[in-house]
Amino acid sequence: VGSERINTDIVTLTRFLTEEQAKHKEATGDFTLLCHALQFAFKSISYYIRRATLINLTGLAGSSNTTGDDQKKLDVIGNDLFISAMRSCARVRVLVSEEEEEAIIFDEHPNARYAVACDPIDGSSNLDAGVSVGTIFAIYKLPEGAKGTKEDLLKPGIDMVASGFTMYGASAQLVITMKGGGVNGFTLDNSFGEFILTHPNMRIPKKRAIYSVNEGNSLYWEEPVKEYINGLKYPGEGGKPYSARYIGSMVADAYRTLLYGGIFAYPADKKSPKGKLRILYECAPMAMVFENAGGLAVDSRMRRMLEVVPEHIHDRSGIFLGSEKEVEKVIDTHKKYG
Ligand code: AHM
Ligand code: MG
Repeated sequence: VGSERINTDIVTLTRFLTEEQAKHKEATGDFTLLCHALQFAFKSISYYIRRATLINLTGLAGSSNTTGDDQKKLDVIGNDLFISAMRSCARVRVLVSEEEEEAIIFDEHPNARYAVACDPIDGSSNLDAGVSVGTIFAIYKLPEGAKGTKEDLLKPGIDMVASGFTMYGASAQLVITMKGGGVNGFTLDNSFGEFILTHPNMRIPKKRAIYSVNEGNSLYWEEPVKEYINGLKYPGEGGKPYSARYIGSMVADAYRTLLYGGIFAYPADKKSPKGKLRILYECAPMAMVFENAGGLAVDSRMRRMLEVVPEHIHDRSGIFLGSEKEVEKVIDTHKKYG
């Protein structure tokens, strides 16, 4: 092996979860089991995405989902894999998926104590080009006496017990955070079939001159957004303009932002006054990851994203998330407009 040292003390996600559980004396193991089911969903979705072009899984399924998007074949498969993992672990009472109009209630598990929201394959317009997509998830613990209805998920993000996402890119990257904890990143080792802890205690840089937004919407932007983005591009005497990076997959744009710093934005605008991204399974879980990594996340009214309460399970919001200093700049610009 020469001078290279081989790590023989590998922290797999399974080991990480076991060690986390041991820290909580009152833990029953339910949350750990739920995470094992999540882990399997990520592995299987990753498997099908990698093989998609080879086994005729590209293209449309011929159906559309609740928000009217045409469903891709992989959207349907990802959704089915996710639902079946959540059902079979028997720890989930309520599940909201982007691909399902109504919340799914697992009546066969009346005593299950968790509710989950997910976007099984986010960014699916990128799938056929082989560009990164991802799965986003949010986990809530049901309060004592909860009825097990969709209302159990109409809660602010601060109520989440855990959230995260998996990006299916050059490799599958899983990022997970738990209430009051840090953010940890794992890489799927395909030969082991295990997620390996490769990015312990992730911290987003305080600032970085990169912005990520669909500039094709700028015609519809409100004044503060125009002013803020223009300020990045035309910084004035001696200033250096920001770099633009936009993949069009929230998970991939957010993952890069988490690692490198900068800002990701999908603002509400004149065409979409409520924004595009969904609160429950896109905005809130990402906001939790960013806050726990030392970043910030606000909506288009400059409210803390994690305090926004959805009225309906598929509600949308504008969002700005990223490095502390960059999001503060967004907030300052908006303040000027009152
Ligand atoms: P989807 O859930 O239908 O895949 O849409 C969500 C995606 C995000 O991943 C991404 O940030 C955004 O939509 C891109 O939207 P646009 O193509 O308008 O820039
Ligand atoms: Mg989506």
